[in-house]
Order: sequence, then structure tokens, then C-alpha cells
Amino acid sequence: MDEIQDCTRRRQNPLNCRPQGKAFLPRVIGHIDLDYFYAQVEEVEKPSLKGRPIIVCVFSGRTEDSGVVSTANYEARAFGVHSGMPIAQAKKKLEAQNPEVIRMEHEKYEVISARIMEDLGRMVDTLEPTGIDEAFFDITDSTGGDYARARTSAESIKGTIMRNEHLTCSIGIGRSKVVAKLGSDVAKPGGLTVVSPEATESFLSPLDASRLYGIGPKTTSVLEEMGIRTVGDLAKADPSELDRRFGRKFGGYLLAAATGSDADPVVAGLEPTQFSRIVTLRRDTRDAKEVVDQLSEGVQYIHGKLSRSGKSFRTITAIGILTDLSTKTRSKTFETAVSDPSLIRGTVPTLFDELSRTVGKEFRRAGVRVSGLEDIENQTSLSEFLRPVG
Ligand code: TTP
Ligand code: CA
Repeated sequence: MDEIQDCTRRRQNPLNCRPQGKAFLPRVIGHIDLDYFYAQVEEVEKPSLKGRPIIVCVFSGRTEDSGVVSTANYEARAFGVHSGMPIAQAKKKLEAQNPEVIRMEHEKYEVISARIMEDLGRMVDTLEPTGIDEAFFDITDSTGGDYARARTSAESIKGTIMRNEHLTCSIGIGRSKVVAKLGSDVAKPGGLTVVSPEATESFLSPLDASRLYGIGPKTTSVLEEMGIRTVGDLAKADPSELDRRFGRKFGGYLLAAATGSDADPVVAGLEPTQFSRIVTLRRDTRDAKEVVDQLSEGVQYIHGKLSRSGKSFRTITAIGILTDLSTKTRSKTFETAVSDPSLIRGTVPTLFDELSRTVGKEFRRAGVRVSGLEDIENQTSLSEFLRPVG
């Protein structure tokens, strides 16, 4: 809290504090990244795979092994396998390891990602998803700029994801996006790095400059020419020389990034592309009617979300998470976007009937999702769509 008083006394906003009334709160920014996401999801679904090398692959279909590795677990990475590697090459590296080769199922990871983002959205002040398994968040207000409270919040986020999804993640907390992102990088896998404002310089300075967000191989080689290797070197660089080499905008960013004073705000998530609700059932069951009854409030919630956002939708999905934690879905897609929410109530029971007939296990959790959201004004409602023309 000294930091707040200090900022307040100086009546200025040095190093990323946020004005609040007459005071300044040190910003508390987080970055969360799920560990070896697709492969970890597969481990959760099939725990017997744990400990074995896993590669999740996108098969192009041309020959049996053509395609690339989407991601690999750490057991496979230990043998030099990484995202983007041709499948044949990865298999060769793992020849003696009996690897598990799994076909990527994007839909499955999307469902889990959406659930996690929803949980996260409730636990932070502002959430900015930046990919299927990562997001920036801001918890300045809810923590009052206090980094001890920030640690507790981050631990509780990790606990929630573990409890609900059995997945580990890495989190970094710091006063800027760049610091938060580096924090989650160094915490990988499974860790938490809290970089208080006072510790920012000592955290950043020994790291390789190439690890800063936005610095690629080209920038790294120019920096090396300038004798700059670490973030600490970069923080001490001559600003006009950086401007000359990289232009004012990027030169300015480099200096700000290296001192942890980049002021980029966390911007609330992009336009939603789906609304979903998932509940834990009162008891494990295969009875579709029982599931649908317990989803009634969830469907109500989605109705509300749709009408408040002025969105129509194209697809309704029934989501079942089974007792073995595998996720099964069944969807109905309309030919055109529809805006009548009662269609959800009408369609969900049929989808769960079908789902419960095809899955061999009981449901533990169940949910509904509407996706393919579009602004209503561009759309015809189903009733209009069905009305005879003329
Ligand atoms: P990443 O977060 O880059 O990787 P990761 O979660 O597998 O591993 P890490 O523990 O290092 O965070 O990407 C998230 C998911 O995106 C990843 O699980 C699979 C997918 N992905 C691809 O499909 N192709 C790629 O080239 C990369 C990098 C990721
Ligand atoms: Ca990840």
C-alpha cells in the first residue's frame, strides 16, 4: 500500500498507476495461459494417458501421417516435439516412447475454453481473451491495487479451473501487460508469478530481451547489433537511438516494455460469439428430462443475454460432460440466423434425448450454448423466414 500513498503524495501517475479519486492505485494486470492446452484436455478425458507422451495432431488427409502437431504434452516436448512440427517427424522422435497420437477436435477445446472464460469473467474486473487458452485480466479495483490480495485472487482462479475442469494453468501478475505475460511465461507449467511494482525492475532486467512481447528474431538481431541482450540492457538504451533504429512508435514501445511501464489497458472481451451456461447436476444421470429440468434457469439466462444484446443466433448446442469428464455435444444449426429465444426451449430436449441415447455414460454436468451470433437488424426472424413470400 506504500506505493499508493507514494503515488498520491507525488500527485502524478508514475509507472502505471491508475487514478482513483485523488489517489492512484497501482495497476494489477494478469495474464493466464492454460498449460499444453489441447493435450492436457485429452489427459483429463483419459487419465490413463498421463505420464505418456501425447501429440494432438491436425491430419491433412493426403497420406496417413501428413499434417502437423497442434500441441504436445511436456513428456513429448522432452524429446524435441513442438507445435507445428510435421506428424511424421514427431513420430520419429518418439519412436521408442509409444506416444499417444490424437486427432485434434477443435469443438471440444472450444467448449472447455468458453466455460473457463465464463468462470474467469466472473472472477476478475475486466477480461480480455486473446486466444483459445489465454487472456489478460485487470483486478486493480477488486484488489485495491494490493499485490498480496492479487496473489490470493490468482490462487483462487487457479483453484476454480482445477476444481471445475481439472486443468492446470500459469498466471503472471504485474503492473503492465508485458510484465504479466512474461510472468505467466516463466511460471509455466502450472505456476504463478506475482511481480509487485517494487520488484518489476529486478524481475525484468536479467531476462533475454527476445522474450518481451512483440520482439521477434529481426528486432532481436538489431538489438544484438546495438549490444543489447537483456531487458535490463534495453531499459538503459538511449531512447533517441531506439527511435532512430525502430521508429518512434516501436522505439517508444520497446523502452516502455523494458521498464514495465507500457500502459496498454485491458479491454473487455471482444464481441461475444456465443452464450452458454453449464450446470453441475444434482446427481449423475442419463435421464434427458432430468437434465433439461435442471437447465431451465440456464436457458432463461441465455434468453436474457440474447435479448439484452440484440443478437440472433444460428446454432443451439446441448453439452454433456460425462462422469469420465469427457465432453459430448449435439447441435442444431438453422439455415438462417434466428432471434426467437423460445426455439432454445423447444430444441434443447430433443438434443439431450439424442445425446443420452448415444453416450454410454451418465451426465455429471450439462449445458446449453447458442452460437453463430449476429446482430439482429441484419437478420430475419424465424417467423419472417417461414412466412410465405408475397
Ligand atoms: P499455446 O498456449 O501456444 O500452447 P500450449 O497451451 O499447447 O502449451 P503451453 O503450455 O506452452 O502454453 O497454444 C494453445 C493451443 O493452441 C495449443 O494447446 C494447441 C493450439 N495450437 C495450435 O493448434 N497450433 C500451434 O502452432 C500452436 C502454437 C498452438
Ligand atoms: Ca497455453
